[in-house]
Amino acid sequence: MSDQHGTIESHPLQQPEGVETFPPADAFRAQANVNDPGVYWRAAEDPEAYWAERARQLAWSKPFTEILDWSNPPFAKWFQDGELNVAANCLDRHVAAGLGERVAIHFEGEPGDTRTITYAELTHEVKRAANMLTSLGVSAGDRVAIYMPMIPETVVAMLAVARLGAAHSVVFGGFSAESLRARIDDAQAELVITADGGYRKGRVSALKPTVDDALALGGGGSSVRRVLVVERGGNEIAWTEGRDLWWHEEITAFDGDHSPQGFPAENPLFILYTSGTTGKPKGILHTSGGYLTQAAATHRDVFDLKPETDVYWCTADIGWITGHSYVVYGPLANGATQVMYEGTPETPDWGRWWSIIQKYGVSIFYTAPTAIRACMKVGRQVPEQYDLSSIRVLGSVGEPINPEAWRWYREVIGAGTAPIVDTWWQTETGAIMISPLPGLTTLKPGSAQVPQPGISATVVSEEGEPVGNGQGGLLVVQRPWPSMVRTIWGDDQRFIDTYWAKFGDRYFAGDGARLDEDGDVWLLGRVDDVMNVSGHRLSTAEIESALVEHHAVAESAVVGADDETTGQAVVAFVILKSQQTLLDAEDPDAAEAALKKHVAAQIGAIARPRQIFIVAELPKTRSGKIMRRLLKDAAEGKEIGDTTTLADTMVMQTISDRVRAER
Ligand code: 6R9
Repeated sequence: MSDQHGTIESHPLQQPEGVETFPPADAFRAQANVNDPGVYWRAAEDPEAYWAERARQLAWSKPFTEILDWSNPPFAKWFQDGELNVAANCLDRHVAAGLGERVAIHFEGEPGDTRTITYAELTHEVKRAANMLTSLGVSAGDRVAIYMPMIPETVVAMLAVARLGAAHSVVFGGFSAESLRARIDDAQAELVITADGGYRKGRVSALKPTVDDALALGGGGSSVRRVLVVERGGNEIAWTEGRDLWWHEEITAFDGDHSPQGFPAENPLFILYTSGTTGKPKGILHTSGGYLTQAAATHRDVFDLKPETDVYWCTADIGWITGHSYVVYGPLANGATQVMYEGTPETPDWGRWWSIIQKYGVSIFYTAPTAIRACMKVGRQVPEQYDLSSIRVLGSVGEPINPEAWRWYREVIGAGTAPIVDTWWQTETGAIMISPLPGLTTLKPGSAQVPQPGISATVVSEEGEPVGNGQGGLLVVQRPWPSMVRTIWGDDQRFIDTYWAKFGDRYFAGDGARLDEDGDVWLLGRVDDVMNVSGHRLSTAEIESALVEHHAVAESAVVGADDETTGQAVVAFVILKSQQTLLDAEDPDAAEAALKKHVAAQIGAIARPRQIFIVAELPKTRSGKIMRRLLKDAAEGKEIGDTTTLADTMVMQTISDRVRAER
């Protein structure tokens, strides 16, 4: 049997047959921002010149003369002798161009309250907040932790921190006190900006008490001196005199006069923590000029953004990289008008998202496959009640989108015509790396397809040799890119070990991928999600996709569980659609048998799951990623690992009880 770790050999079963393709419509191509295929080879010929040109679309207080310094790999410096103010690029620049009256944010609170904020108003608020933060001692080089709901003040806080040349560390509002404290300690943040609470699933979910708990851990004694609290939930909270301050009380003392200072392109912009395969979270460090260049350029190109007319909506929470790059920095740098929604898609009912699209005339919609599958499960009759005709581009991010969800998304949400951009990237890459361009690419459902202009990514073998078309292996990025992670905060060695030790000066993304006959990239999931069954390499994503192709299946998660005879065995966890009648959830044996047969028929006997468990829910992180690691523990009858990052920690208990009963 071949080795267990990190390789994917090409496998005939992984070659989808008869892939349906969707060329761009002539009318779409004609109006697209990018419709000259020459862009790819021009950028490939001189990537640095390409990125310099994109960087010059930003406003620099001191223009750069040097593009890339790669003299000390893997520590890249982009545009390093240039200076800019990231917040001024997102705000003042547009106001100065006469666009102050354009709406920046259509805010929709979960209870139904709304706010319309123009670029002039947002700029004014950020200037006041910058003055307030200065009075609280924040200056260039400091770190500020932000633990907030999805409300406009979160954007204001991030931009005010950036305006001062300090770095923010946004911690997702669903994280526990322990997680928050670990992140505060690691970054040595001196200020925390939070809210009393925010709205989630029809009620107030408290935030400030978690900050209190975090700061009290270990007997107190953290780096934090002040806690600034935005009033949102109106919930009762405890108050520590001398430490806690109300945002709305403090801000009244400050006006909207604030001249943005330019900071070096490599000035830290933010730290965002992401979980590694083991141990403590990694503080991914992003800096200013290169990050903003690629966030803005990809936002414009990939979504075909027309800032004058489009209404853009990305459903990601600001606590994740997608929220940083495609709610805050990319859209605002481009002067886009966007929707920001506080709550969950099912509140008060599953029509909420579609009603928001109808209300604001959303034309570009960016969400995750897990959300699309949840909507599929509820049924198309819900979105069909709304006018979604404003939609012209759809985006997907976070995991491979299975072809069935892709087709549903295009048909039901995109009127059968909207291009879908399946965007592959990571917290570490900072911005989109692989994605179709909607005016150029003939779409293939399930594939992220093409590296962006100026990005050189490919698939290599375990030994680092390019595998060539029709073969599988490991995804690498071959040249530095502007929005790349600069280091792991405080741990250069871990940065080197995690991403660079394997292939020298090429970045190892941790994802398996395959190049099809046309050279398009198909992501196969994290390499630790790759199974080895009797020496055959199988991708979890591929079997999951096959299961979801079954008309009765809403969602599935597949793991490779250790098996005495086959090395690993396929174990699947499946949620059935609520309205399906073809499989009887009350008769799990029959349902399991039917689904096993289905997988064997779809992919081949080698992929037939050893076991299938019909479950009501899957363990997901708060960003919607299925935690297969925990399912693997359950399938192997092991003690369940750390569940603290789960949205609902009870889910795993239920599942492991189920599995135990069957063992
Ligand atoms: C942006 C974001 C990164 C990991 C990445 C990969 C998976 C993201 C994907 C995708 C297939 C896509 N991933 N987008 N896999 N197709 N379009 O999600 O960042 O939270 O850091 O996750 O997500 O496995 O390595 P992050």
